[in-house]
Amino acid sequence: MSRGAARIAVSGGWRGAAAALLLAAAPGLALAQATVEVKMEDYKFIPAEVKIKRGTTVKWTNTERRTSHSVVFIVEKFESDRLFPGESYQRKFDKPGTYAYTCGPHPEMKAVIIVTE
Ligand SMILES: [Cu+2]
Repeated sequence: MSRGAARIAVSGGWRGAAAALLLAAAPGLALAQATVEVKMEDYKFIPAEVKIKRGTTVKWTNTERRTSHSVVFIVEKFESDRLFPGESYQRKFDKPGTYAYTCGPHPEMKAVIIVTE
C-alpha cells in the first residue's frame, strides 16, 4: 500500500490526484460496509453486547458441534432461520437503536446489538 502510494505521488498529475482522493475515501467506505461477527457457542452469543455504527452488518455463525440456534429480535418479533452448526445469518442495521435478541429454542441466551449514528 505505501509503496503504491509513493509511486502515485511520483507520477503526479491529475491521475495522481484522483488516486489520492480514492485512497482518502476508502477508509470511510470500509467502515460503512464493515461486518461484525458474533459466534453462537456453548449456548451463548459471543460477544453478548456489540456496539456498531449504522450501516454495519452483523453476521452470526453457529460454531457449536451439534446444537442449532436462531436469532430472535424481541421487539420486532422476528426470528431468523434455524442455524445448524457452520451456518450463519446476517443482518445490516441502518437504524440507530438497541436491538435486544435471544435464541428461539434457548430463550436463556440473551444478547444485544447497539446501533449508533
Ligand atoms: Cu440457541
